[in-house]
Amino acid sequence: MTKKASAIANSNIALVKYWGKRNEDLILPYNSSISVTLDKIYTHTTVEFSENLKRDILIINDKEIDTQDSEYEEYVGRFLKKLRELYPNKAKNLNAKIVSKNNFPTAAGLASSASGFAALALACNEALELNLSKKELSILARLGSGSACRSIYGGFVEWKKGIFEDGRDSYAEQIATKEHWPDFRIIICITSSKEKKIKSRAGMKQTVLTSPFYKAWLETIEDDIRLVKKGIIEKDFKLVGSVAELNCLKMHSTMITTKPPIIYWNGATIEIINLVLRLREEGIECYFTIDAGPQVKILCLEEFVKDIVERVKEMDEIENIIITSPGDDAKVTNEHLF
Ligand code: 2P0
Repeated sequence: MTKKASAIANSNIALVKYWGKRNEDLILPYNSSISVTLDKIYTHTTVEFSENLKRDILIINDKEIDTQDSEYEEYVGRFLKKLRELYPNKAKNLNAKIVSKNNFPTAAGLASSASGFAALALACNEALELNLSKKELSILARLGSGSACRSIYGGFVEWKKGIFEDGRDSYAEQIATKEHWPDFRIIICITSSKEKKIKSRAGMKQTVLTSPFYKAWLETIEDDIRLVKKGIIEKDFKLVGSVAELNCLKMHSTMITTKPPIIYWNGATIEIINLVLRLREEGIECYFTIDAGPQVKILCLEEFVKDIVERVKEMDEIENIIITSPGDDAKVTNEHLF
């Protein structure tokens, strides 16, 4: 039996998005991406490997997941298989018990795979005493879910797409710590807590296969990466916000033009987009970004949070508002969940 180990990892939101894989098995992306790690929104995971367990056990938010389920196979089951292939001497003949909790309501419609797999990778590293570097941890998290490789780091993070077929150069690196830009804010506007119909994994695959705009998406991505990185380093909010907003619209253009179309927005999503455009005209500097769902994340600096939140609250269809800042690296904790 291994020691019991626990880790906490924050979620992240992309400023330059990841959408499309060049290798589905190794989760290698067509393009690099940049994200900001979010404080307050995290997954806490405890893991223990043992020869005494008859099978792997996974409990998420107090609910045991059926390991015969296709979703389990596609995500955690696949991750454990990769882990055992990579580290046969440590993990091969041991089954795992994994208990995981998201501190944000599961129904909030926020992605949990990024924080989830970053926490799981770090907890496995600790339990199995793999002694992985941050770079290796990022690669391990990536094998669970692409966006998870960015949640190993706090602050502002780039996932470099890499060029090698085996994925050894596809991992995240920190661009700047959270202390570099402490007044950067992300206001998460929850417009619907219903589960989305098309998961990112299936959606991006279909986009790569069918959207006539996918080629165009890739053509401008390196410019977006360069500009957002420059904006972060120079703390040029206008540059970061404007490029992130356009990048989001470009990604959604590839989604909308997928066959069959993938439209993640609802009416309230569009209402908030229009509100952000109006606020800018009024001199309140803010920008929007939207992931594979209907929630809108408003990017701004601390000085405008109050004004923006007041205006968002006036809207009828908002279920919840969460104000977040750049968060910390994933970390090991002695607080175990079992
Ligand atoms: C991102 N998203 O960069 C983009 C923007 C959604 C839209 O990363 O198949 O859950 O597990 O690698 O990481 C969501 O994709 O997909 C995502 P997999 P993942 O944040």
